[in-house]
Amino acid sequence: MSDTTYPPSADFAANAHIDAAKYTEMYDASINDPAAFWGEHGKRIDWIKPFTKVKDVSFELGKVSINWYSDGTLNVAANCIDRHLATRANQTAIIWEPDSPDEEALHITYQELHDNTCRMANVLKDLGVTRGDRVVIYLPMIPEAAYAMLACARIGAIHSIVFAGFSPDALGARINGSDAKVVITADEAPRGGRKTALKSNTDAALLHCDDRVKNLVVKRTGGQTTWTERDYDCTALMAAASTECAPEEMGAEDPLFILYTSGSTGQPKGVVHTSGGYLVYASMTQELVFDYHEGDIYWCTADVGWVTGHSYIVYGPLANGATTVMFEGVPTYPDASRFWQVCEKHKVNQFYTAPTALRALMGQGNSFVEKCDLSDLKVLGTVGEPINPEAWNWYNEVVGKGNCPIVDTWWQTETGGHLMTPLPGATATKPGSCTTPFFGVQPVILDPTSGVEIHDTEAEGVLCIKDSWPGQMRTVYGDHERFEKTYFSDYKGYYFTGDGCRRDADGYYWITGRVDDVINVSGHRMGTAEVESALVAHAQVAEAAVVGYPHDIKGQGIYAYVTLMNGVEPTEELRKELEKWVRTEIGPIAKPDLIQWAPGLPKTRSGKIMRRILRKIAEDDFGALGDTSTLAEPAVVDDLIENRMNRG
Ligand code: 6R9
Repeated sequence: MSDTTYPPSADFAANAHIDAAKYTEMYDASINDPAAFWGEHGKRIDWIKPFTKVKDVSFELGKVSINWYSDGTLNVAANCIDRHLATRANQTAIIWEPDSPDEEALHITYQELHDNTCRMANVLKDLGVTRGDRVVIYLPMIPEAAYAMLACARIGAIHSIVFAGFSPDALGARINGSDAKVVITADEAPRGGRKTALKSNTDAALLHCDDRVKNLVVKRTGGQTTWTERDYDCTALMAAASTECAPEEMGAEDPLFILYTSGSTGQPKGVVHTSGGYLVYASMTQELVFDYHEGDIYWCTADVGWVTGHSYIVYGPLANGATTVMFEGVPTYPDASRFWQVCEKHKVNQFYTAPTALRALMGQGNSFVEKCDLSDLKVLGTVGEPINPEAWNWYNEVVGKGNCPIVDTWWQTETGGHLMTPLPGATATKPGSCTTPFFGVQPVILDPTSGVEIHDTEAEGVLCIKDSWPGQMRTVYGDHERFEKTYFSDYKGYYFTGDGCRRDADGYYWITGRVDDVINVSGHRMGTAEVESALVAHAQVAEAAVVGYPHDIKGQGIYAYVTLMNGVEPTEELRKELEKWVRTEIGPIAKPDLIQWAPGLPKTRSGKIMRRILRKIAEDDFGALGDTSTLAEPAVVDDLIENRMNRG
């Protein structure tokens, strides 16, 4: 951890939306009178019927209820498109950069975005989708992904995006979990020069779904696919559809989307975000955190399968009338200069990516960056996991040439938008710290055992948030009780983030990582329980325990301890088979990096697996295992240490 401080330059601060004095003034106002503050900022979007109530929130266990602008009505797609047409019909809304640099980029204007979204909306309507219905989107990073999201928003349907890297099983579970009427997919997804057969994955998923679920297929590559009775050709239907579709008048608290995310136990949760508060929050943070100005070209490298893609590729920037880049490819294809070539080609001003990508690119050497003209860059952002100071410094010096403020944005699927982050013209940054809260956000650090709030400036403990903000998730889809239990029951009266955190003498926040059984692999959240249940579903596996361990590029790697069924021989072949098994059960991102054969797992006498010990062994730090006296069979630990996979 570094304590070097990087204040914004006077030049930058002078032209920024928010400078240090304004930050303090606005932050104080947002805390002293949240209703007045958010009432004012709620006006940044267009309402069909203006709200009169601003905030109606209870964090009380058993009665958790979160409402913002609840009597207002609006349409999210009209806010992201129609309201800009009078002034920016011919401005580029989306720059689409394909996987291969040899294929031409597209510049989609706000008018074209309107027409294509309406076409898609009309196609969905023709398939019988109406207000409140669920639509699963399983698409690569192509413009149709944005059209599909906005088309759902336009007709009041609720989208649930499944990351295109997820397996048929995961897709099927989400189609069934949300009782979706339609799935939107593509024939194939080109990525890094290879193609994923999305359509056949979808066919496999749909084998386990109701026959009435319809499948709308975008022709991305034109590659060969089988065609069944439930399939509809999205490309052809859109071409024939009308470019007009009136936006539905939706309530502020009508759901906009469901997005599944990993928790510490069992099945992923369907995080529900609603319309009004979410859009106010996503658009305000996009503008202020990246200091977006009229005419800027803004690029967030995330995938729309994650929340970052929802809030900071589509909804936030488009609500602001921005030009947003959408990239189909990967940072290392055709080579490690791709990100920087795209920045040069499209004259990107704000660039937002994940620490794992920076670490991977940093390892390839500076020449890939230095050969590109990055002089248009003004602000650099990171998200997804703590950024190590080495990567931060490289980003600052080699990419930003010391001229671009770095915004390390801490937030979650559940929070809808940034909760703690520097504002580039206001906040002096420290490498590795997400610095200070955004407007309206009250972070608190609690003692993990007593649950008591620590008021000293310097503090370390679990991170909770004291009051609501408009972008907060409203419930877990179909299971409000689980919502309350997960986020409001451990620490009464607070929203519990699941993260550990330290506050330094300057009041700056440093996220120390998850305090639950969630690991963060390349910025993607993974419940260790999900990987374990995939492993034990294999016929030859008796038991499995999964933990994270430090990984140079991914942040955390997946370390699995596997106990085989009696009589099964541990072989290299079986190890490969288990890796493949997890890939097909969940997806490539869940593949264990290391699998250790464990004749037994360390358990307490009551049968609880001692994960603390497994984590230590995985970290190659078994000198300090702590108290092992409560173990049922202390000898298993010696075997695990002797055969550990991560040495040094
Ligand atoms: C947006 C997103 C959320 C978890 C979160 C935390 C970690 C995200 C971070 C960060 C340190 C940052 N996280 N941003 N940790 N610094 N700037 O990533 O959402 O996929 O739900 O993950 O990611 O642990 O709790 P999500």
